[in-house]
Amino acid sequence: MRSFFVLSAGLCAAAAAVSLQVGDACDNPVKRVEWRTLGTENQKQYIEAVLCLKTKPSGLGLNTTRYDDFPYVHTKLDKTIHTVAMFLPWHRLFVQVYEDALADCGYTGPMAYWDWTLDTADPTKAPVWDTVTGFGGNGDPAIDPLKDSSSKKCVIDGPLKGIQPAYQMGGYAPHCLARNFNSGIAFPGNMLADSYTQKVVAEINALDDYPAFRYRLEGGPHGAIHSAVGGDMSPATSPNDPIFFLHHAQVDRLWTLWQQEKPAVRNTQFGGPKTRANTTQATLEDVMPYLNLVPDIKVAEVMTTQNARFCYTY
Ligand SMILES: *[C@@H]1O[C@H](CO)[C@@H](O)[C@H](O)[C@H]1NC(C)=O
Ligand SMILES: *[C@@H]1O[C@H](CO)[C@@H](O)[C@H](O)[C@H]1NC(C)=O
Ligand SMILES: [Cu+2]
Repeated sequence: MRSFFVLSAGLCAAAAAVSLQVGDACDNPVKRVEWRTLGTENQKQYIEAVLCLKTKPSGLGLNTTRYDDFPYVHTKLDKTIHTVAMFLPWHRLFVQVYEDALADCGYTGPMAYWDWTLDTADPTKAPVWDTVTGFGGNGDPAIDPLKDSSSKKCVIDGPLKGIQPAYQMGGYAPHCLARNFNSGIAFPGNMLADSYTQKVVAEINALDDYPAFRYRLEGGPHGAIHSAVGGDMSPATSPNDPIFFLHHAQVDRLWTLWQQEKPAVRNTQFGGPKTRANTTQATLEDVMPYLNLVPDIKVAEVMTTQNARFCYTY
């Protein structure tokens, strides 16, 4: 296996993050790009910026790094932001904050997404797993999960080799980044590819109301990718694996494309369970918590990707 380019701290020179001022219009939205069409220079710079996050102090006053702020917040809010209406808007802003953090670490290209529908023939061969231009592949192939379920399959190649995410579900617990490609019954099997084909995505896209769309997208393709990649991508600490953000950019892309088919209706269409108890309906006035990662914000303010807060398209 080839090793990745050597990184130096100098690459982390803070680049001025271009952030919109409230009130600015979004005249020239940045087009987000599928990972495989990002180009090798941007791919390299993106991953350098990811590693740079591991050298930056926490923005939350924690004793861990900027990299770890994301799994920290996501885990603390797990039951508030998943299997509820705000799943899509909450993750839309979460990905944007990460994109801003990458920009602070010198990344100048567009945010990238992973369109997994392009890889269902063999998800293990998706370009995102490339050991030179991607995020490295499956965890240690020497560990057989059927025989040795106690050992973690640490990522042992590519640029993320050796990285130590700081948090697990129980709290502070530095550990190797693990992946465990699987189909639930085999390793790697087909990595649940049947759950995220173009056909499945088309069926979800054909749903005409937000609650049904969110429910199927979250429980179907979204959940399948988390499960199939396994390792750190399975528990609520999943932002430990940088692939999380390309996956969630794709989820956001599918929502955005769905909205853009009927913007007059869908840019304000929202609803479904406000909490897991499902006793109250969510509304656009609901305030989404971010635990100081970014100020809390109303759902209404993140319903489009071209406004005072966001300026991108797909
Ligand atoms: C960081 O804080 C945690 C508690 O959140 C503590 O357990 C850990 O020892 C601290 N680590 C360092 C390197 O100080
Ligand atoms: C929430 O409850 C309503 C009515 O009680 C039900 O129709 C709906 O399917 C529930 N939604 C979810 C996501 O469980
Ligand atoms: Cu999440």
